[in-house]
Amino acid sequence: MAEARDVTTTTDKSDDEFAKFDFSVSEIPCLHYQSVEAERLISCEKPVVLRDSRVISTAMKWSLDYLEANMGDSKCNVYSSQTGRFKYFDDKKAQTFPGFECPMQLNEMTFDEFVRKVREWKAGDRALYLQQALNDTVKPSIVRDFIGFDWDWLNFHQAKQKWGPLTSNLVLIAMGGNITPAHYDEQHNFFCQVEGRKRCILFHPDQFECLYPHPVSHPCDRQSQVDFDRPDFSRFPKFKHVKGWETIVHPGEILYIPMYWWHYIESAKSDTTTTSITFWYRSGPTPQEITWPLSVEQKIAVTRNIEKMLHDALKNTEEVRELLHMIVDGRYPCERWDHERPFTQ
Ligand code: ROQ
Ligand code: ZN
Repeated sequence: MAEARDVTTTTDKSDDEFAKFDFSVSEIPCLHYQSVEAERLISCEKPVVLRDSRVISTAMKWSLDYLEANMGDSKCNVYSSQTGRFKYFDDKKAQTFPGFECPMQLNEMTFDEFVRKVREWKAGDRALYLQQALNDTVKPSIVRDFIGFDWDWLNFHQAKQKWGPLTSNLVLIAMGGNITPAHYDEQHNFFCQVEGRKRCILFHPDQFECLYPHPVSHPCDRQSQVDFDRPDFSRFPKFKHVKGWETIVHPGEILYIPMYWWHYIESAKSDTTTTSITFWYRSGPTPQEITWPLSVEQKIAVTRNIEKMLHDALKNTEEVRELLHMIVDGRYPCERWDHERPFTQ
């Protein structure tokens, strides 16, 4: 087993740093980034915190001051939210989905403007969260830092896991207490912590039924409908039994978030801001040999395709619901066809 990190036992467990929940959680292992066990966990698509790596050591100086001087003058995506919860939604689906209210607002501003707003922020103001892809508008110093990442290590894992291309690096600058509600992504992520602490709760893809994702056609596709602070157990009874994996990531650590693993991420309340960088990789090609029964991950992919197909055909979420009921109700009894066996044997 990994040695417990001193940091987690002292400051992090102070009572009001993070929200309290009733569901059961285990600790995500935190291991040396070159350890055999860490490699094994990545290989079998299990989450792990990697410590002591220098993968993004050149970004460890990315304080707000440094970024302000070097991010350039182009506009950044800054979300704002009255509640401090930043629930992602698809802008295109939001345009047409009946009755949808945007859970957060997108404002474009320069990095300077963002830093000024953070410094002038006072209680009662909307919380802010910068989520900006690293692109070619940054100044040469940032480009040098980026080139200085440990691409040998990153590329080695991309090849070893047979992942597809690196699609983007997002710089995430949250205010203390900001929450990204539970959702899953369709990519693998090396989630690198630069500044401040984030509490990350992950759930295995097999917790799908306990987390009640929105329909695929909904703007909040891939997001849980459950409000973790005030769960509505009459609508979401299985949420009581959800089992999670938890860690607090510290500067210099990397959390591997496997594709389809749910994650809820919360910045420590006493940190003014927290900074992270994501490395998102597409999944590789589907394997030549498929074996049955399918894995949960494969079943989620199938489910998503069925929902998409039905929505493409019917163009109406309510009609998709009715059709799915029509297919299943009274036709697929739970007795597992035992009564039919004598007939077929
Ligand atoms: C996330 C981020 C969560 C935005 C991801 C966060 O969902 O996949 O990296 O707030 O750090
Ligand atoms: Zn995510």
